[in-house]
Amino acid sequence: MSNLSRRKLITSGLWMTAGAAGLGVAAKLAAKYGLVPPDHGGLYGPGETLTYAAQRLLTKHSMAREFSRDKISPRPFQNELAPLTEEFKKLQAANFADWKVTVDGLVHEPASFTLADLKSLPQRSHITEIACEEGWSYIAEWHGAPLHAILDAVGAKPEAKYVYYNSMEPDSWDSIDMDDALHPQTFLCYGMNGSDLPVPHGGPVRMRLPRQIGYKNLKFINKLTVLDEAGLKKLGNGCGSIACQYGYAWYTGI
Ligand SMILES: Nc1nc2c(c(=O)[nH]1)N[C@H]1C(S)=C(S)[C@@H](COP(=O)(O)O)O[C@H]1N2
Ligand SMILES: [Mo]
Repeated sequence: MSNLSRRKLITSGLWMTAGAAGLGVAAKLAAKYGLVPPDHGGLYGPGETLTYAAQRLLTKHSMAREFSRDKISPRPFQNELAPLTEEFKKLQAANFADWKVTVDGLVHEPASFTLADLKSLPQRSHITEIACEEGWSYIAEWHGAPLHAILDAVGAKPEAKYVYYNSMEPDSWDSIDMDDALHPQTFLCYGMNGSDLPVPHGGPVRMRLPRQIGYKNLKFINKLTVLDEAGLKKLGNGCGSIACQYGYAWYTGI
């Protein structure tokens, strides 16, 4: 049986089980296949597990839709910008020359990347949509260093399972699994529509992962940590992001 039809079979099994015997049983089946997201414990846990498991089985390597240049939105919609900290404003005044993204955790060589370092890695671009959970979306061209190139540079260890990312905005952090971290469209993004990434859109550096919804695309990224399962559980309340502490899903595949 081909890989894909095997995946489809497991997935339809998951959904049928969910219908017949309740979500909890389906979640157990998902656990058997190693498809449990970190926020599975809460009230919505079994449902989150089902979404994550189904998406991972069916779309593990699929690409987010890319658009032609004429589809780029003339007026990209910005999320409301939280007040910037003094530390941020200082870095901004110096054109972000001293902005650093430190990378540590389960890596052979912890490192820190300035904006110039990031720009010296091969630049990649894609024209993709960013969609907010509140219902709006826009299409832009995004430029950046693929996250896999950064993980390569520091030598992520085989036990790596998640990448934690932190924003300079206080209390703003999230994480993704290695499938998303190594996905070719996942960027540490520093440019938009041919220019530097504007601050309201997360400049100088944001996470840009078109396979997940807007709020996973954190702005002002200054730190990455490579983690295993136990490492992730130690963060916050263990569900993998600040967002899921407020009731949003950890995994939001589109
Ligand atoms: N640091 C930080 N990153 C953030 C947010 C935020 O408030 N602070 N909002 C998120 C949400 S909810 C969305 S939908 C997108 C919006 O990106 P945009 O402002 O470029 O449209 O950014 C995400 N990244
Ligand atoms: Mo959003």
